[in-house]
Amino acid sequence: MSRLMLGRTLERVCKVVLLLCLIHFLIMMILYFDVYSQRFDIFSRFNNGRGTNNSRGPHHYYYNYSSGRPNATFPSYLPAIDQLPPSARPEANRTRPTPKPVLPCPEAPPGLVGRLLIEFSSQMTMEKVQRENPSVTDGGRYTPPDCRPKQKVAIIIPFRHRDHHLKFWLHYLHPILRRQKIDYGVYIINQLGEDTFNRAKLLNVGYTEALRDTEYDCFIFSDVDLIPMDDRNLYHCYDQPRHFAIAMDKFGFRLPYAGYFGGVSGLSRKQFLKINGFPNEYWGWGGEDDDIYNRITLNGMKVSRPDVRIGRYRMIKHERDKHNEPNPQRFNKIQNTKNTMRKDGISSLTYRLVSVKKYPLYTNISVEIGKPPPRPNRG
Ligand code: UD2
Ligand code: MN
Repeated sequence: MSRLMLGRTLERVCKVVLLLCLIHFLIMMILYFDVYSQRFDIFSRFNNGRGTNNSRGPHHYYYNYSSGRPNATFPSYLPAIDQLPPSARPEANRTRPTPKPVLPCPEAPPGLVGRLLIEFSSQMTMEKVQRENPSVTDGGRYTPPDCRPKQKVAIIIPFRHRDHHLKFWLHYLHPILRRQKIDYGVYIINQLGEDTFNRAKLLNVGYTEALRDTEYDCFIFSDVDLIPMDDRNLYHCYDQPRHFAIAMDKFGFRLPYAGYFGGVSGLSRKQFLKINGFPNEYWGWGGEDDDIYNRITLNGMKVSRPDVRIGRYRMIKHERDKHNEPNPQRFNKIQNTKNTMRKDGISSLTYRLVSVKKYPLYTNISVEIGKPPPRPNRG
């Protein structure tokens, strides 16, 4: 009898031990996948306690441009900040005053990891990306807590109907920029309506609107579908206009031609003004990047580039978007940059700002930029 009881007790003990092992295993798996998804960003997770208060006093005045109802073009999976539970809100909302660091940030940030594994097959949600980046503050702003960066960098992304790409861009870029010790803000310039897309004009709008937010020194213009494969490709400005995306997977990791300036590029405020910004008159796909390259060389500057082993990028595969068909006028137009650049540029920019909305990981600026002028009738 007592042997039977002993047997049962042992059996129960075994079951409990087995159950504990199972729970332990499950917890290990959850932690493993959590760390795996951020394996290049483990250190920044420990820096969470220091919010930087980026309160941008005067920015409220241009919220008034919003036309009554909150903008219907915003994806519904993005809750307004005040609708988020406190745990999901950016840290700026729970800041304590932190002393400003005095030491300048190092030229080669020590936390960089070099080559990165970039893939687009995993399930990505905005909530997940927000959880990964608690130290990014309202509107997609970040300032390193432990050193003083030389430049303030605005990252400008031309945008329409690419929400899926945006999630990946935010997922990869925020941790990279943090490791690079960049003081930055992310601006999505969303073209409203379905008229022909105009990438370069949106970039001009981004430059103007970012400056209304903060005194930026440097502007990095990036396609929403381009992810750097090496974090040593530092997102700040250089002595000469910078071309970052020099070796893309879609071009076999080579520069397609010597004067290529598409994808991701960066200009200081001074460099941008020297070329009168970007052209506003390239409607549809292509040519605007070559026009910008011409502006740079015609104004006595040279494009600077990273090492080809570092300037590698992956582009999320996509079809050509509707209303961004190749622009047939582009070949003629790029022959004429010399004559057009002084009148067409940041000096002639007009647009209608419809709304500015600060989300946890970026600022969305929705604009109406008009449509191409009617083609002259040949008949
Ligand atoms: C190439 C260049 C790009 C630009 C373009 C010609 C690369 C990697 N990039 O891009 O810099 O010179 O050719 O105009 O070679 N977009 C939207 N919604 C749209 C259309 C465009 O958000 O409906 C934005 C988005 O950020 C996109 C960018 O504009 O990444 C460029 O458009 P694309 O990706 O269709 O063109 P692609 O890849 O040929
Ligand atoms: Mn693309």
